[in-house]
Amino acid sequence: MMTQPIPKTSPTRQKKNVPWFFLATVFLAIALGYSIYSVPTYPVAQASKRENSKSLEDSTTLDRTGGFQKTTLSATPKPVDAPEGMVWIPGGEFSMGSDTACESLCSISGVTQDAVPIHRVAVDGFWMDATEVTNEQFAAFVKATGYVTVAEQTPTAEEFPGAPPENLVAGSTIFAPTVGPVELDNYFQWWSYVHGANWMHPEGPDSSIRGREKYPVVHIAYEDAVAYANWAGKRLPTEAEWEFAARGGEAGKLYTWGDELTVDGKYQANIYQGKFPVENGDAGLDGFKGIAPVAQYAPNGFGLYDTAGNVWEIVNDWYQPDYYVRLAAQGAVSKNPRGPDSSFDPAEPTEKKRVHRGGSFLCTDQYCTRYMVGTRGKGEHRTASNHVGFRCVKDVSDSTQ
Ligand SMILES: [Ca+2]
Ligand SMILES: [Ca+2]
Repeated sequence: MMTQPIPKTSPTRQKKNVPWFFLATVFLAIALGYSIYSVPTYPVAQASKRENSKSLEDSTTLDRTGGFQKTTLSATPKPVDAPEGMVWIPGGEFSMGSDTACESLCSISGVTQDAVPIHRVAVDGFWMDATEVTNEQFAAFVKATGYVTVAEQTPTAEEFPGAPPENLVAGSTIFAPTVGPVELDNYFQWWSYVHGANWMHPEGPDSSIRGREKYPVVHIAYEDAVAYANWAGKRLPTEAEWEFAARGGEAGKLYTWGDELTVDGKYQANIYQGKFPVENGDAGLDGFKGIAPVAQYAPNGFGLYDTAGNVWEIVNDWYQPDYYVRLAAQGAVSKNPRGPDSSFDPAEPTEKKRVHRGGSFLCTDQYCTRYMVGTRGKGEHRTASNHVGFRCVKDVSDSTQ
């Protein structure tokens, strides 16, 4: 596939009453970049590093280099009658975040900038989907409700005043590998905004999800995930719940399965091997070039599949790069933290972003190692792409009613 620069005349959806030229030349780039920051882009990563460093430098008394302590699990008995497809996460207390030693594992620095310091967090027990939400699960929701995702909605002239009508098209962002090797300094080289791309047409209007019932649903914006969760009687996890669950009861491991990327020579998650982002560059040494059906690798200690890799998972927290710094500064165990009250990223202060976790099938040690369990991602909340999905959780009180 030829590289298709993201058309500068395509709309984004996240802002109203913004001059069209501004949207076209700046916002689109930033918004799509943020979706893509889930595969962090070089310019975004650099900008974030610069800004984040400043905010983190302001806190000079904190230990940023380590400090994982033992995970303790709640003694509360596991409730009976597990909801279908969900596993019990017992709750407890753990060390959350990332060690700066992880920086050396990625060719591009900044991976742990927003994931330090390691800080102590306690969460209550909850049920969690064992897998990412699949196409067939999302289809059941749409069939029952008639729900229309953000990517299927045609942007309006009111939303984007001044936009040429031909540019007001529904669509989403798709990874488009380059013909040959490129410098990893411009993500426009490998992402396209594609008219007609949505959860039912994940690679564009000519594609379908037929035969992909067990694949994770993609092209999901935050509000789409929330709508599904509400329908299912569930909710999105907090970032703390997600990381506690992903660690599987272990403490301070680099990955959800341990400290080595492969076990007996075998990959433990669907990520990306080979030259990024080149056409046919993904060697698929983990068994999959591109997205995979859910649950193709061993589950973690709690029975969760694919918390690392396959698709990024939207969590409920707003994104702020120094949130962990502020929690740690409180000097106590943070109980059930729910994230900051609003989104703020100094690098793109006008964008509203939710936290994404776990990395995707596009994460590679050349560009993004955020399949490491303690690291964080982020995405503009109304922008979707073909490597971001979600999973849900359910409180005990909800499952016993
Ligand atoms: Ca793979
Ligand atoms: Ca995942």
